[in-house]
Amino acid sequence: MAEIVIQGASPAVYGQSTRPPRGDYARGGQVNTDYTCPQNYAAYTAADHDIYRRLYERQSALLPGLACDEFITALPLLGVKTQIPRFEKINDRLYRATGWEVVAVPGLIPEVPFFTLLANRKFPVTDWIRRPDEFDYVVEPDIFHDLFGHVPLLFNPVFADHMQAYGAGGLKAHALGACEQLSRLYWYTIEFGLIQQKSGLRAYGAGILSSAGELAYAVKSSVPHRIALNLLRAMRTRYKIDSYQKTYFVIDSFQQLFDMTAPDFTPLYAALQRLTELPADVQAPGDVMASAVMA
Ligand code: HBI
Ligand code: FE
Repeated sequence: MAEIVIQGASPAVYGQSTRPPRGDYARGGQVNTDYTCPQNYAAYTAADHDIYRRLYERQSALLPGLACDEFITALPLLGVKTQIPRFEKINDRLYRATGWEVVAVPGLIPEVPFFTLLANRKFPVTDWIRRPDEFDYVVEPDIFHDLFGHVPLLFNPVFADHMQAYGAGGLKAHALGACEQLSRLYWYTIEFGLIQQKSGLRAYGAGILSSAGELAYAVKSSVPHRIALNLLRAMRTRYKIDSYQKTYFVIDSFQQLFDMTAPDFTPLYAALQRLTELPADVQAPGDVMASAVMA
């Protein structure tokens, strides 16, 4: 994934699309060098709170039978459902649980500041919310995607450790020029990952869990491929940022994800130099297809 370059209003490159970043990165000098900024709670309008309430209400009703157990258990720890939560209230609980805290950022930030925050157990949460006309889809992660999609699993100790390790790995990847490959792994796990649980196939990726349409599609549809997670396979596979995924990768547990990604990736990056990239919608030799979706 190309480095995100944010200089004032110049276009940001995020994934394959370039467009100006949504956030206000100047904020009258309130954005720190690590891209964090205060959550300006007073700036939220009644309409902003109402959009959050409606998104939370709709999405939480869709979760049973589709979201993983750990997510459903932790979701109430976000606190208030009828208005945008105060980050410091979430942090009171989150820091005690796993040493993580959420920090406000104006939107997408460059990869090194992003990885640095994760490596320090700080999850960057965009502090603005989508407009009413973007209710079903917002092109850039907003506060609902980040809070509802990403934060509940940070209460899970194993997943929380994986997220910190991912941040540390991201800084190493940046030094090796391998951010593109590593961002595919992020995409196919932390954003769009599936997990095989006793009760059946479930979603753990934030991009799925925060999407009204993709949640049932990812877990139940017969259209996409579902492949047991293999690091090289995931890091070879291009992805689409503005449509449902054609391929999902499946893990057996968060411990498996943590164990698989713990070793140093340098040999993997070397191996990837000799492997072709794969389109998002193909099956490849060696793919272990995930077991059939249980009814
Ligand atoms: N910035 N705020 C924010 N949130 C993200 O999820 C994010 C980012 N910058 C870069 C990025 N994600 C991806 O390039 C990751 O693969 C690193
Ligand atoms: Fe995300």
